[in-house]
Amino acid sequence: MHNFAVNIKEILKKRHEHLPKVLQEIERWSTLDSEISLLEGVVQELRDHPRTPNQLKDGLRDFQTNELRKKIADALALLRVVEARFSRTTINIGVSGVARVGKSTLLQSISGLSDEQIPVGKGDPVTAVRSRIFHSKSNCRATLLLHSFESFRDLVLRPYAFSLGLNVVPDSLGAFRTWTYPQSEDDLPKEFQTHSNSTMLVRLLAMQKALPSYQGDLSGGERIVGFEELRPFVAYPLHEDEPRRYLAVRDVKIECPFPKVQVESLGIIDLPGLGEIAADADNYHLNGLQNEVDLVVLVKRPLEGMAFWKTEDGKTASLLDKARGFVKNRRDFVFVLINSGGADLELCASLRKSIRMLANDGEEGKNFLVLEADAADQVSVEENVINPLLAHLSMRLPVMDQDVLEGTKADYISLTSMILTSLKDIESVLTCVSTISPSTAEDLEHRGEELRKDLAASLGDLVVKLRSQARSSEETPEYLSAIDLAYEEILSWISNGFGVGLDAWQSKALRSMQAEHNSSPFAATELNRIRVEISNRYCSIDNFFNSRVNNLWSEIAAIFRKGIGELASADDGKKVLKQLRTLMNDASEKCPTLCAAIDDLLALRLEYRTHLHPYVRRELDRLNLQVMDTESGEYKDQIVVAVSEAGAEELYRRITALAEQAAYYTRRALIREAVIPALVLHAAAEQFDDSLIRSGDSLREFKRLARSYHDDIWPGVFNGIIDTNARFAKVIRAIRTIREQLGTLDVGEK
Ligand SMILES: Nc1nc2c(ncn2[C@@H]2O[C@H](COP(=O)(O)OP(=O)(O)OP(=O)(O)O)[C@@H](O)[C@H]2O)c(=O)[nH]1
Ligand SMILES: [Mg+2]
Repeated sequence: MHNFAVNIKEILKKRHEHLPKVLQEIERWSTLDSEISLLEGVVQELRDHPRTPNQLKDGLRDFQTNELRKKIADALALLRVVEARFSRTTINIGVSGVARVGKSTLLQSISGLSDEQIPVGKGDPVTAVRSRIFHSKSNCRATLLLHSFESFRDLVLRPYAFSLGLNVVPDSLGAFRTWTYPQSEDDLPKEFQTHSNSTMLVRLLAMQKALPSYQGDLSGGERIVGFEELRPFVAYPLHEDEPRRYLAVRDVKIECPFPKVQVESLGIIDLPGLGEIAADADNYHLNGLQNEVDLVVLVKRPLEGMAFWKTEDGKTASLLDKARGFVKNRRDFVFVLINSGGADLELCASLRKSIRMLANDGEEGKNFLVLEADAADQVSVEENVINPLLAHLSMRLPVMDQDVLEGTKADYISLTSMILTSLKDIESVLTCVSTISPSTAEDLEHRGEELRKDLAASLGDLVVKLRSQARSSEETPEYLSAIDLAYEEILSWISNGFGVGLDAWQSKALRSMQAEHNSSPFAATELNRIRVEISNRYCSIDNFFNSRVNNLWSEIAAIFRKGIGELASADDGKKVLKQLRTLMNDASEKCPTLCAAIDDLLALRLEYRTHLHPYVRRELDRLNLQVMDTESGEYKDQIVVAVSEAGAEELYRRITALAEQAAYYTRRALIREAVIPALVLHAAAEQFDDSLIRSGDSLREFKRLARSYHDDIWPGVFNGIIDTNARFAKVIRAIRTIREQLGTLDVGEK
């Protein structure tokens, strides 16, 4: 006997080796998707621009990427299926077949589970929900995947309504509860009055009636339940009026220790009867199966009336083709199992014959390999089902995996050629526009140089103006009034009792002094607070500073606007500079030096805290409680008062005086340093002028700018010449990136 347990592990290991490539492919197609959307954007920009020649506009008119992107999304979905298939840690076998053939009985025999977890039964169909069963050493539990009302409506109610010719579905639980459905076949639209629809209507009405029994379960998400509570969630009720909690369940995963080591890496999936009369039952049960099963066993039971290959079996087999996906041979993927347990020998023989004749075209094993076992007997199942299946898988699974890889690849090879065709279409439109002549090139060069000279002259004037402002140590009235405003506010804050009110302040002081038997702790804390407050209040002059910086940006922006015309058209200086920066970065030939100069300029800050606080800090030191005695050189408290009401009043007076003094001296220091803002602005402008005009690459980059944006800077001058234009170049660049990305596709290649 083979060692199948080891074998399965090896198959899985081999399969996992494909995974990195698949992941890489997923990444690549996601990137391609965003690159194609980028291409669409830049093509649109070029097409919509007023100065793009009409010939080009016309050529690009029909370009759109919706279809490509939809196909990429499909390819990604396929790759995700492959990813799921190759990441699984188990080999999964689905067990399918019409109702009552012993599917669940077979699963019981394989897993060692009992009726409690995998219900089987006589009479009516039993299994209502797809169960996935996995070996687990440590867990014994079932995880339900529950419907939300929305998924219940979309996956259950809507297909019923659709099959019955009813166009509207309830949009909430409450609406479903009181929804008026037709009560009999006769109430259905004429062309929907069929017998099977009548059965379906009965089911739908039963679902509505039973709603109170499962509405509480329509919560969406997962729920773990113990085995003892599982049955009502997975099995149909025995009697019509019993609860129907299974309706809220999409899927259940059962974990438990399997009795035999050899099947530990097997997952088994109980598929409820396919081909039943339930709306869209087939799709519902097969949904998501493609990445979930490696092989399906189609069970047949040779009972009277079922002992031949029926049309339904053929239909089921066709449905399973959907789950087979790219696996080439049906024979690799679907096995027929004759469940001979408790069956009549004659009927067995007749079923065998019927399968050979009808399912296998008269030739044993042509389309399906046929197994035979007693599903209720563990030994028979092991010998006649598990062992042959594992032997088959160990040989054929690697082949099936290869089929899947190749199928997926074929899909996106055709997609690749579709994309390339689209790219060629655009390129052929682009090549029809005229190219640049040598004399035009010269003219452009010259214009680039002149542009730089013009900017240099205007920037030079600005620097000179700022320098003279910095030298003239003259305070601007705006600066003075900004300081005075802050000063007035500080004084009124002081005279209003330091933000808390005179009385409150004094009584707080008294309480603190009484508690500490000392005036110093309170005085020290208050002085610290006042110092911070005064400093913070002077920060309000930052508003004035901001406007100075904004002014500088506007002046420089205006200089640019004079030279570059419509290229940057924002309405405020800072925005113009930012726009320019982006344009330089997006240019067909990039201009990093010019970009960096603008970045530096935009990073300019003029702030009280950074630029002025260091100079006025000394004046605020007056607000320390401890001061040095100039004679003795020792530190002492500059205010000490009696611990009493009168002391508190005195403390208030003394601190007020100190605070007013500090505010006054700070104001004086700020006026003294009034020239600092002008110095900072002058330095910034000079630095900008230097790096924009006099850095090594400056001239080269101005020429680049001229080539990239000639039709915006000098509209009408270079009519029809577009191949150096930035928008044009962006399209070319986007195409190039996509081509590079396409060139490296190679999944599945050895
Ligand atoms: N003796 C014997 N009885 C079996 C065997 N297989 C199934 N049965 C019986 O047949 C009935 C149906 O079996 P289930 O396992 O519930 O069938 P199923 O295919 O899961 O049915 P649904 O879940 O309704 O689709 C039960 O009463 C089983 O006990 C078998 O191999 N031997
Ligand atoms: Mg069952």
